[in-house]
Amino acid sequence: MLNLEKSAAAFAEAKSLMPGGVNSPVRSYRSMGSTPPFIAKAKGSKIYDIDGNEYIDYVLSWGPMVVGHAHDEVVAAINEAAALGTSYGAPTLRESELAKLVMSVYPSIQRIRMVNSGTEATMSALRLARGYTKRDKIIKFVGCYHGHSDSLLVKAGSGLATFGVPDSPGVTAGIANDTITVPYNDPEALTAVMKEHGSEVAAIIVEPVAGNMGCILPKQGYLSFLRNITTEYGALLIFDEVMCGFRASLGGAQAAYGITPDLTCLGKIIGGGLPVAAYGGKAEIMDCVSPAGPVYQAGTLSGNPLAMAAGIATLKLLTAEPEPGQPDTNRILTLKVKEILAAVDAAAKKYGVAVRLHQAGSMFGIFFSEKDVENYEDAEACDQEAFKVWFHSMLEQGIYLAPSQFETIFMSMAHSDEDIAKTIAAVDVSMKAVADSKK
Ligand code: HOZ
Repeated sequence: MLNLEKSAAAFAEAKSLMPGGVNSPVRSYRSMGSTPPFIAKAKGSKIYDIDGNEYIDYVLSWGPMVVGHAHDEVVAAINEAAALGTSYGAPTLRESELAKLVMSVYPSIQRIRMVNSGTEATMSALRLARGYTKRDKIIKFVGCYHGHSDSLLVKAGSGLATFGVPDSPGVTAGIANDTITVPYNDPEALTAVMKEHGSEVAAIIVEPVAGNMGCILPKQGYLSFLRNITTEYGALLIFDEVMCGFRASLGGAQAAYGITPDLTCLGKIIGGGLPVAAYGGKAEIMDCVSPAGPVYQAGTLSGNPLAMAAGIATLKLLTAEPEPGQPDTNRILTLKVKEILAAVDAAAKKYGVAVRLHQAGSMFGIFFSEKDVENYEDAEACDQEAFKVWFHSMLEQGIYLAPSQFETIFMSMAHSDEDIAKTIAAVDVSMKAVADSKK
């Protein structure tokens, strides 16, 4: 039995200091009914708690740590930058270097603005879309999560889905009225909404591979349908690739599915574990952002030198040319995920458990369901009790997964063959535990 005595004491104290004991809700393990391990350190594919337990980490700080924790080159880049001053609030060469690195993989981004979090990126992209189109309404999809700005906390995924409160108190009716929600992967529903409101819609924002209602893939043709319908009505198409950027493929979902959005939001990986996000897209639209244009957005720590250094080092590792005849980093990550999912599939068949398995490059998800899972309603209908048994059994065996069915599992370059083998062995034990829990 996992000993979490010190973590439990630390959590009890944290609850008297922070709401629910945490600085971000899903971390609290509340929906799993248990105590979160308090983390002391992490290196490579492993994360260690203050009780001395070691885990193979598939949360990876909710996505950013794609080259593994505390990678020597990333740490060296941060240290080098720190020694030169931690913040200037002034332009630096590193900002342009990271911008060029991102644009080399995302040709749809002709201009980019660095911010500090995915929330800031999506919030700013929407303000820009409204400023550019001079329209007020936005459309988002039920179960897609785009951070916690007011307009986007309507029928949202991630922690809101985990805790069963997809609409947050504190969002005014006026703001909520400008946000129209439509089921994901449902072209008919969106067509009907556009017929009624299309001329008032500034933008459709979407996670092109959804990661915050679990990992859910767009149905064939769905993203090109979004591209066409936004063009038809003069609305912008915003891809929120904070999660699937550099994961669905190196060039994100837009490269994987061959769609050019008007604006893209990135985060997580581009900061290499430090707080960086960005929004960017067509020059004509981005040049409406202040000071080039009238749409205001600013930030003291935007383009912070340490954060830029971590992002540059991470992207250099991720986008490095492979040795001749060798697969690129995304292919390697993809194959590791395939190995794990094949084992999950085999174990599910062996023990008679119904699962639905999804993968987009280095992000993946497991739903306990007899039915295909294509949208939030499907995700909600999955067997969440089975997920709980699965989650706790995996944790007991040293496999650290997100404590919610409504999150995504991530792979890193640091996960070794030995890690994968250990994970596969744990999968068999945990799938049996799920089957036994049904007897
Ligand atoms: N909303 C994040 C995952 N989708 C969770 C962030 C965190 O708790 O650190």
